[in-house]
Amino acid sequence: MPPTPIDAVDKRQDFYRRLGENALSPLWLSLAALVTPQPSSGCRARLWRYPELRALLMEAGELVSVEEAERRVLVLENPAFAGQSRVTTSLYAGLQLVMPGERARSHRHTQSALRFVLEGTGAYTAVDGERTTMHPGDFIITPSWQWHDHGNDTDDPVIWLDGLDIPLVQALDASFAEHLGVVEQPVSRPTGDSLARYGANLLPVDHRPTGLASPIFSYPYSRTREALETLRRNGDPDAWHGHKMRFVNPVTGGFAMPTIGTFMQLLPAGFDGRPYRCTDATVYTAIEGEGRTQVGDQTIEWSARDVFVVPSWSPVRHHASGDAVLFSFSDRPVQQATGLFREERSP
Ligand code: 1HN
Repeated sequence: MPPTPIDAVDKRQDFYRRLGENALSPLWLSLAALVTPQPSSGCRARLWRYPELRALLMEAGELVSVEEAERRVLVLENPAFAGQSRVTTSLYAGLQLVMPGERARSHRHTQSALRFVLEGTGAYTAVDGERTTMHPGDFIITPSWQWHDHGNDTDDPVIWLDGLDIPLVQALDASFAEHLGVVEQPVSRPTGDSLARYGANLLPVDHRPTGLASPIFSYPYSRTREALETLRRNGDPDAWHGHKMRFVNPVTGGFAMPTIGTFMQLLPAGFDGRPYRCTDATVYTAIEGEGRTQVGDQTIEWSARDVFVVPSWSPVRHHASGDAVLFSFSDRPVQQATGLFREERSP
């Protein structure tokens, strides 16, 4: 008996199966999905309203102790990446609650973190031996591998937005983490020291950069807001961004951290921005005011402390009813350092 003839399709199927057994795959089946003409992660635009977030976070406060949780955080997950703790393909976002009297114990990890304070005055975060007092609108950094712990000695809950480069570090498989072994790290410098030393348009006379992150841990909202107000008084807003500024490492002029870029923009009352798009998917939160942002064909109506995410390369138009201030963060430093960043302003 002659062997059964195998037609070309069967031959291919058999070939692909044998490729798989040898840890190989044919590029011609995946090329179009790998190298797309435009960004195509599926990352979606999404709004989280603060009143709902806050209510759920308070429930977490009753159900889970900070000791058990290590950090009591509700992770903002992009609907396209359910279960993956990603708000965009490269970034993580969460809302953290520290109740009166609580301490979140000291640890460090290679992931870089930012805090953007949404509610509560007077709690602190300690970074590298210095405690920083938190106020709404303050932008605070925890650079890679720096010890950090949080505490709230006030009578009110404190809530902030966390942004970390977790998916980026995951992609590079470079995660390390450890506990200090005591709840609070020793304080070695008085509160306000780093801001005076590095954040007053001065640097110590012989200062040499020691790391890639800004030596300023806290960028207080009072100063940011005052600068934006002066800019508004002094001239017209940019037609796409309003009065938009970038947080800066005063030593290098670069971003405050090597992997996460952060921004603050004032949209004057009645601002009606033109369409803009860029390759860095961006997380926004309003610290003041309300408005709406068109993301592609979606309209996101936001109020103070709501959080929303804009995917890579989606056209964005901001509108503000009253004066509004938006904080935002993205992976722009990484894209710029690697030559990948693109942006486009439409008329
Ligand atoms: C972390 O260390 C903090 O220190 C917050 O407050 C959120 C999410 C994932 C991994 C580490 C914090 C985090 C985190």
